[in-house]
Amino acid sequence: MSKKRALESFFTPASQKKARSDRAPSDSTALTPVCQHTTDHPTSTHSTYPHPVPHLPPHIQAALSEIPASEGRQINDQPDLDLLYFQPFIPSGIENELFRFLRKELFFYRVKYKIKRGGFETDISTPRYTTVFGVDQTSKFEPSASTLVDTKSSKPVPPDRYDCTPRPLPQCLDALRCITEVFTNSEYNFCLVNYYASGSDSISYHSDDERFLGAMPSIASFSLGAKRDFCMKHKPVPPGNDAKDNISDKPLKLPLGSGDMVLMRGTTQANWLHSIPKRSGKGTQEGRINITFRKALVKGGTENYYRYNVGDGGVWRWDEGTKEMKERKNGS
Ligand SMILES: O=C(O)CCC(=O)C(=O)O
Repeated sequence: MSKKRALESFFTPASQKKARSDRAPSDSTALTPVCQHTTDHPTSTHSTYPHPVPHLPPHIQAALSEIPASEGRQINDQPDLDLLYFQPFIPSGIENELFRFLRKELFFYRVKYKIKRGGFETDISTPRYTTVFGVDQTSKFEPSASTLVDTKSSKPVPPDRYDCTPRPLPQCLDALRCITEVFTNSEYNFCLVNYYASGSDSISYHSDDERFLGAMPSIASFSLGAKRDFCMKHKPVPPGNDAKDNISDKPLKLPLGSGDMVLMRGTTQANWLHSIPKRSGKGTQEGRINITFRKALVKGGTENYYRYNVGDGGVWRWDEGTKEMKERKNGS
């Protein structure tokens, strides 16, 4: 499918869309994304939001028609690794406006939780700001009413189905999700957002290999704002396994810049770990937003994502005066 067709598809109201049978630019099976955008309300509101989230300003929305700003580069020269790296995906010029818009308009959390380590309970403070929107594929938000309904029966989901409160994606993130679905040929029902306030914020080595994402998940990961290194290394391979000889000892390092997107797919999550290490020194103290789109299959995924990305603490918002996140009382 041509870029023009993909974008026509994106900007056409869902009610006018026909099923497509041709192929999208990446080389997997074609897909018809369902993207319903209303432009008649300037904000996204929902009973689960601490405050309304403005829609994308029209000029940012219009600039998204230039996506992707460059061809994706395949990185698959090591065992089990399958990446598509867009440098950038979001056109230069608009990506910093998008960064500032999302930092100002979204609400974040600084999640604390306890884990058992060596028989002892340990307190963990997530070293970055997080937020999450979406629900696994057993439920969906009816676009008109914003009500959570069961995907099979279309009946409202009983209040005790989840031990969290799922939230729909606001339009400003859903617009990007829709476009990303077209260009990655995958569906996404979750959006996780990280805000790294400075080089001291980080995410340690992990893989997104939870069973609730399925066997070979596609995860589209966007960077906005400060440049940070994205480090990847293969999971430990048992001695004697031939694959070991072909794996580099040095971690793979992608210097993610504002507007870049990395699509991790295939066997990547099952075999590779990734991280954003802490950084110090000149130029590392600026903020960075990371947005990932994923697809959770079952309710355990929804509960996991809200537990670790919303938690039960206060709401944080960007303060333009002091140029830092501030905890808001009563969602103000
Ligand atoms: O910030 C990034 O680029 C990575 C985020 C990440 O690994 C995650 O949210 O699982």
